Amino acid sequence: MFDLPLWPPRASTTAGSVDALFIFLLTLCGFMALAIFTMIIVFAIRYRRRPGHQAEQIEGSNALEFTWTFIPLGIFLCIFVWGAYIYFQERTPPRGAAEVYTVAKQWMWKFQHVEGHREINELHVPVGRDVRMIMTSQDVIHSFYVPAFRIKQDVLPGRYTVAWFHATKAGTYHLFCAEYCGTMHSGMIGDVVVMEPAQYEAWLSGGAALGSLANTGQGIFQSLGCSTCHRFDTQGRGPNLVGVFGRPVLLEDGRTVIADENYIRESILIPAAKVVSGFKPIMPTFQGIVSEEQLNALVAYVKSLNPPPAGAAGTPNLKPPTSQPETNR
Ligand code: HEC
Ligand SMILES: [Cu+2]
Repeated sequence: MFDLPLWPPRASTTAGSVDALFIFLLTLCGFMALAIFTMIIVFAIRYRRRPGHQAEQIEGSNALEFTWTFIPLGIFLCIFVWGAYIYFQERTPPRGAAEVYTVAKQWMWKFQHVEGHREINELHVPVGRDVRMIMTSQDVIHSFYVPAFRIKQDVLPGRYTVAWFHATKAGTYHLFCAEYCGTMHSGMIGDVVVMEPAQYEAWLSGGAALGSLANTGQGIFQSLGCSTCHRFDTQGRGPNLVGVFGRPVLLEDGRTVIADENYIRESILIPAAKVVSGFKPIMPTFQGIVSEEQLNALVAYVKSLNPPPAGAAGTPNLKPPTSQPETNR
């Protein structure tokens, strides 16, 4: 039954649990529909109008009321808890996942790997690894949908949304846009190529070596003059960005926010929206100056400024850029 072409391949860790819930719902609904229709037919025949038979009025039955209230309630609660469990699993990217920045636009998918590779309408990922997609749109709403992974996440302009998966089987799987986004919406498709780790390493080391995404971001950071205000040695006119990512930030208005990707993004595009406590709102907006891809690179750079977790290799990227800053396009 599981090889029926009705089901797309199951190629992620969540696919099995999503299908189990779906099959359960389908079976339950099928059973109920069958029971109701059978009863309609049986009762229609059994209690049909016959001479000498008179219908009799029944005045309530607590036993019946309790049964048909609490049994369905119990079943629905089970479905709720089961669904919520899967939902939280699908919504919570594990720590240490590989990251891929994604920019959707009419009508294509653009991917930026943190290692520096870029792809269009094709996404290469290794098997057996958690992958976190950090996605945004440069025009309208799109939706990232990979049936084989059983994940679908809307991709919105002006902010990041996140999806994650852990591919379990090598192969090539469909990627669809699942939100109607204009004339060529149906053509906004691609392939997710899941590779064995060794093959993936080979793929990573091939192709144009652009330097890591954080490196690109570092170049942009210098060329746009971010570094004139944000210094790493002394306190400049702007806050020192080392170690900011993932930490709580106290704001001028007394609120505290966590510096996640959306916060960094907003800090660059709408600096006045959340002003860091102790600083003046003097940072200019970079809205319209940086492209979505450059913004991703800047975010990846700010993230790379964090000291690596204990035990991991590497140091923050504090040195001047080693590669040419990319041009705006
Ligand atoms: C004219 C000086 C100036 C420039 C240029 C500037 N910033 Fe800022 N930046 C600030 C100041 C001041 C703040 C704190 C006040 C605020 O939040 O607006 C800040 C805040 C930030 C924050 C939030 C930091 C935190 O601790 O929460 C980030 C991230 C940031 N800037 C990134 C950038 C990037 C990236 C660029 C270049 C594209 C840039 N800045 C250019 C002055 C500047
Ligand atoms: Cu689309």
